[in-house]
Parts: sequence; C-alpha cells; structure tokens
Amino acid sequence: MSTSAARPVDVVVVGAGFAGLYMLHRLRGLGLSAVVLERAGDVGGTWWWNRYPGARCDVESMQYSYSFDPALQQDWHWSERFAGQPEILAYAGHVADRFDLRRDIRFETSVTAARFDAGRGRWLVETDAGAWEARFCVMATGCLSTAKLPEIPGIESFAGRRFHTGHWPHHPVTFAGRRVGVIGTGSSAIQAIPVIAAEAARVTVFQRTPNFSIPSRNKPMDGDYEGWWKRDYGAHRRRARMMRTGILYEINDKGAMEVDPAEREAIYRRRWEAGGTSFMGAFADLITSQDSNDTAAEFVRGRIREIVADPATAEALAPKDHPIGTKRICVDTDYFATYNRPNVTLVNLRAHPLAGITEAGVRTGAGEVTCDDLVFATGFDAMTGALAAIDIAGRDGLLLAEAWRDGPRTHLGLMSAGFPNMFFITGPGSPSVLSNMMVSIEQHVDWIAGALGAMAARQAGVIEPTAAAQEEWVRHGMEVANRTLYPRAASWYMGANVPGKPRVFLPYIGGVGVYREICDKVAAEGYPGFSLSRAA
Ligand code: NA7
Repeated sequence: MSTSAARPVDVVVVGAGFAGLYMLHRLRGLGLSAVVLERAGDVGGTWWWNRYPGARCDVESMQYSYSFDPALQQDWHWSERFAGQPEILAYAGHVADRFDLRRDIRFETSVTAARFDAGRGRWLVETDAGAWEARFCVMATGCLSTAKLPEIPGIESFAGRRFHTGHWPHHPVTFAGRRVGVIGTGSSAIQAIPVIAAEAARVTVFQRTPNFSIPSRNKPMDGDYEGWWKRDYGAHRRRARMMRTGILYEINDKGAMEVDPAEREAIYRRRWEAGGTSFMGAFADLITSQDSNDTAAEFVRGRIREIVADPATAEALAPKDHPIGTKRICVDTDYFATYNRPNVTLVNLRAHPLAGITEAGVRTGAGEVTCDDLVFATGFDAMTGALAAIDIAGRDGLLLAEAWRDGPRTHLGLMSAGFPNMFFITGPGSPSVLSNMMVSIEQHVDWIAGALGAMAARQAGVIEPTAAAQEEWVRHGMEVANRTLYPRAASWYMGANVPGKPRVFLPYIGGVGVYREICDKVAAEGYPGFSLSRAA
C-alpha cells in the first residue's frame, strides 16, 4: 500500500470496544479528525466476541459503566447486579448511538501493520481494506482479545462442532441433546459450564488446573441500591477511582492473622454470602502474605467440599497449586453445584493427561470420551497478543516484536520508547486487567486527551517516552509485583499460558489509585519522562 493512497486523519484508533468508543468521543471534543478501525462487525470489543452461554461481567453493573457523561449514567438502567453479555453489548450500542460514533468507525477492517515515518511524523496504518495516515495512533486493542486455541495434537481432526468462548458464533447455538466436551476451567468455562449443562445431554469437563470461584449472588437490580448510586454517582465514582482495583467496596484494613480464627471464619463467611470479587477485600494482606492467603484459600476449599457431593470430584476441584487471587478470581452462578448433576463429569487432566483430540472426541489417560461438540474455554494471548498480531514498526524501523522480545517495555503502560505518537489504552505496565476496566479505560483516555491538548498548546508534534523513564517504570513494576504473591502462579498475568511468551508480570499491581496519582503528577508537571518535540 503506497502512502499516496492512504487516507489522512489526525488520529487512527484501533478497536471499537469501550476504550475506542470513548477515545473517539474525546478526540472529537479536541477538534481532531479520527477514524476507528475495528475487525468486528459492530462496537463492543470483548463483549462482541465473548457471547458464550453465561457470559457476564464480574464487576457490578453500577460500576462497570462509563462515568464521563452524567446524563448517560443517570439514564441507563441495568437490570441485574452483574450484567450479562447481551445487556453490556446493548449498552455499548446505546453509547455509540447516543454520541453518534459509528460514522467514524470502519467495521470489518483488520489492521495488519503500522509503520512510523519519522521524516513526515506520520503513522501509516495498513488494513485489509486500505490504508490510513495519521499523526497519532491509539491502540485500543483490548487485553483479552486474541483467543487462544490450545496446542493439543489432533485438534483439527475433530469431526463435530468446535467453539472457542472468546470467538463465539453470532447465530444461536443450542446444545440440547448433545454430548459436549469443555476444555478449560478458567473464568469463561466457570460461567459457561452451568448454562451448557442445563441444556446438554451430557457435559464432560476437562480440567488441567482448578480455579477459585466465589458465588456471584447475582440478582435483579435492587431499586434502593441503584438509587443509592444514582443519587451521588459522581462522589461514588471519585472514591472508586482511588481504590486498589478501581471498584468501590469495603476493604478490611486488618491482616488475616490479626484476628482469631473464629472471627476470620465469620468475616470470610460474610463475604462469601455477599458474593463477588469483594471476597478478596476480607483482609488487607491476602495478596502479600502467604499465611493470610492460606486461610482464605482453605475457606474456599472448605465451601467446595461442602457443595460438591462426590468427595473425589470435590478434591479435584479444590485449587491447591496457587495462592487465591493470584490467578484471576472467578465469580460464578452454581458452578460447583453443577458437578452434582448426573449429566456432568469432571476429568482431571493432572491424573489422566490429555493425549489428544480425535475425530470422535477427546482422548486422555482414562480413555476416550465421545463428544458431539467441543467448547474450548482456553483463554487468550493476554495483554500483548492483539499488539503482536499487528506488524508495528517505530522509529528507524524498530519492530515492536523485537523491542518487546523479553517482555513488554512501556512507560506507565501508555507508550513505548521508539514508538513516537503511539498510545496504548490499558497497555502492559498499567493496572488494566487487575482493575475495573471501565475505570482504567477512562483514566487512560483522559490522560491521552490531556497529553494531546498539552501538545497542541505547546505546538509539539511528537511525544515519546525517554528510555530512562521507561526502564525505571519497568523496574518499578517488577519490584511492586515481587512484593506480592502474584508471580507465584503460572497465570496469564505472567504470560504462562502461551508457549514461548516471556514470563514477566504484565499488569501494574501498585493499585489503581496510586497509579492514577503517578499519571496525574506527570501531566501536571509538564510530562517529565516524555520528550515533546516540534517534529519527528
Ligand atoms: P483463562 O483464565 O486463561 O482459562 C483458560 C483455561 O483453559 C484454563 O483452565 C487453562 O488451564 C485451560 N487450558 C489452556 N490450555 C489448555 C490445554 N492445552 N489443555 C487443557 N487445558 C488448557 O481464560 P478464560 O477465558 O477463562 O478467562 C480469561 C479472562 O477473561 C478472565 O480472567 C476474565 O478476566 C475474563 P491452566 O490453568 O492453564 O492449566
């Protein structure tokens, strides 16, 4: 694609999920021309692709929504405590309509390459439907947007229907009367299995690693609760933004070992009954102290043993190989109880390793299980997968793949040295997946909009982090992570689920509020750690 054929805009935004939508809105407010390039057929990002049965947000709907427009947050009514995927997708569509966003979005357009022309200070962005040329490039590509099929021999030979939870078809899928195999027991599987089991003739779950899951206690939206939020939405949102995860809930300031066992048990029980991820706020030190963490983990294992009738199945479902919370904690509706159904069987792949997939089903050390359908709930190439799928070349032809060979290197998770005028929304090195994504998305979009405004005021054409500031941020990110238990788990936070991916802790664990203060300070002080120059 030659530069001459490329359509000029001020900003190319890649991705029309919640990040891309809000970015476009803010860019218009700055008077900049923008195009959003999106490979899906409509807005919604992760909620457009992840439409598997039971898909639901694990952040309460009153908080998993935009805060930038007071009228929007007053007008929109969520029907449940935790919104399901169809309602969240409808919300994304409503926002696109309300702010007339679709006219600047090119759907079914996959970005293949982005090259920085230093001489002209322009990014050339190539797609399967033509090229664009822009001063700035904003990657709103999502953290969990590159679905990953597992490396299992024979996977292509399966003769039945094959699904991936992160790439679910848009036509209705029924499992009535069918024998379904589910591979994986992460968050997606934990949501999908109870719903599929209620319909299918038989479900066989192939589990490699059990996960901790807390009941959601999902319910129709309580009018009083909605009213409490809406009466003072602005103040509640301000408090949420300063929380560790960007989610407003009560965090106990005591450590788990500071109270006696009976009180500890009572606190866990209250959190378990209340439901949701706020379970991890039961004590202040659950992600930093192994002893404290053990008490929470043992409490949850106790509930699994209580719920699951067959002791061997309960034991196989009880996680013992990682501290609770160091892999994304799951939130479920009837997940463990589903194993009491006569049509559901758990195959423990640690005891009976997966040998391969055949034309008829799944072969393990315990024999072959015949399946009509296979559901792969095997996750994503998280945080860097969508960026790695685009051939990105910065200053002097530096490839992002090369610059990030030993793990992503960013300053504040927002930009990477050598890639001028390219921003990442919720990029690696920012709280991102450890936070309420809506809060982190809005923070990044606002920061980027602020930086673009500051550049215009100073008549600067180019912004780029300095190598020294970036090295310091990467070092700080690792240091903070190593103060926690997170690196002890072979999780996708560590890149552990993708063969050959460097094992580094990808998000920033210092806390959403702390991180916001750092970013705000950088902006207030005129962007130290970034070089702003007139030309490239
Ligand atoms: P996850 O959390 O990455 O879960 C993937 C699951 O698939 C997990 O149980 C894996 O087991 C399993 N898996 C992956 N590869 C294999 C192979 N080869 N054999 C057997 N099992 C395998 O993805 P989700 O989609 O559930 O959730 C991602 C995030 O989306 C979630 O955290 C929420 O934030 C939303 P493993 O643990 O690797 O042994």
